[in-house]
Amino acid sequence: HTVVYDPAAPPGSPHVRAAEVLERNWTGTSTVPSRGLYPHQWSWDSAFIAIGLRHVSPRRAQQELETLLDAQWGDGRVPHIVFNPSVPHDAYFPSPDFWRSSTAGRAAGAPRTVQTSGIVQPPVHALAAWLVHRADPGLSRARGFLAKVYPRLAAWHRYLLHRRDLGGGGLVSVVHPWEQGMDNAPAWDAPLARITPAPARSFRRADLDHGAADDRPTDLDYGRYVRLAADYRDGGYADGADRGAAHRARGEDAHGRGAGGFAVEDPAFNALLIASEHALARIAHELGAQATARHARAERLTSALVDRLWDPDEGMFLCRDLRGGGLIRERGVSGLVPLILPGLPRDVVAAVVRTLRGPHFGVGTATRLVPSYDLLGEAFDPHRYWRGPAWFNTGWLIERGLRLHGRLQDADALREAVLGTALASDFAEYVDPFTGEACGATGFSWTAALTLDLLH
Ligand code: 9YW
Repeated sequence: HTVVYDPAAPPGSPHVRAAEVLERNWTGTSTVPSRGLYPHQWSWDSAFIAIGLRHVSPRRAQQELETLLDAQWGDGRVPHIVFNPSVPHDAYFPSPDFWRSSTAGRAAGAPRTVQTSGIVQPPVHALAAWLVHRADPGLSRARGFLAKVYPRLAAWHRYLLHRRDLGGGGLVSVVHPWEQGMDNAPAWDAPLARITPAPARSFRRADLDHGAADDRPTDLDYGRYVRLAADYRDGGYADGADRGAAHRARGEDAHGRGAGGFAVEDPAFNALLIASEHALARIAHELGAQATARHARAERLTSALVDRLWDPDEGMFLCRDLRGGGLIRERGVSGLVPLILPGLPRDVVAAVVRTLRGPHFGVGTATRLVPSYDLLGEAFDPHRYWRGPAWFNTGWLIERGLRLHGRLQDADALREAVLGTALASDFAEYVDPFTGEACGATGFSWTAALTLDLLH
């Protein structure tokens, strides 16, 4: 529904507190995820931020997405970070001098004037664009918002579907854990173990200036992240077949280090693409174009997701490791996120809901929010980043999924828990899934934004 800033909201109300976080984190053209820890623009953060910002300022929500899409590469990829040139280079690692997008990414069409990373993040953007439009269709039409973003979003999906189907089964692969957004999830441990870490002295972790080391990924993880990203950069950010060609042109072995040591099909990344493909169909329809082909593609992708990643014995989706072969037997929240898909078979929906409430995630019994990882898993740690803590974007997605599939009691309970914990934790980046204790940064943008969305 159409919501604009509500001048009648009392000071200190949840709405006002959440809006204030987004106000503080606004740079003039986009919103930083967090003032200290993440001082640039992050791709999937901006999509979640826009979804909440639309309730405060539909104009700023549109601009948030436009700024991100202005940094899109010629090959269609939307970079995971767009760097703010006025922030000192040592404030965040890896910095622009690491990615070297405007030189190393030239063949892939990286922009010349903006500095970006060369990897991607989950494609939540078309979904966000559609929701932002719906918040104020009049303003959206007056600014030509959808007409402006539609071709870019279509090119973004084309990049993923054509350049990143590395398994040949129709799904998209991520080539770095940072691409999937859940950086140190235990599902990455096995595929990452094959990667030779970059030496610890070759980089400096700016993140440790802001976060407790015990809450963050380890140095060994970081060494591997750096190696994977540097190899991708040194191959000119080429994907698939182009990747081998780029290495051969430089006289390197196409099957060596640079040929892509990490390729994983992830359920949440693909589910978000599918949800966004449905949204793109709605956007096309709104612009007077054909929508049926896009809806049909989203349905085909949903079938591919079930065929390739659904595990009926676990009652959840798993990641597929394309280099090591086979499904990765770790239970993470990513395997529950496909609940947002309208076309999910009913037995799959029922099983996912059972798993959510069962001993591995404990929602409604052991936990109030959805933990990022299996409570009974070997790697479980209630405070370490994506290895146990509850995050608000995944909580929001699962709340939406429960509601979509008519599980209203579960959806209402999760909504209450997300709102209560977000407010009590001062909009924390992530929280202990049992106690709700704040971890990481506070005043975190997507936590505030998704709180606003749930309040409406
Ligand atoms: C990092 C910005 C990003 C999120 C990711 C999250 C974290 C960056 O922060 O990654 O330096 O570790 O894992 O999902 O987009 O909020």
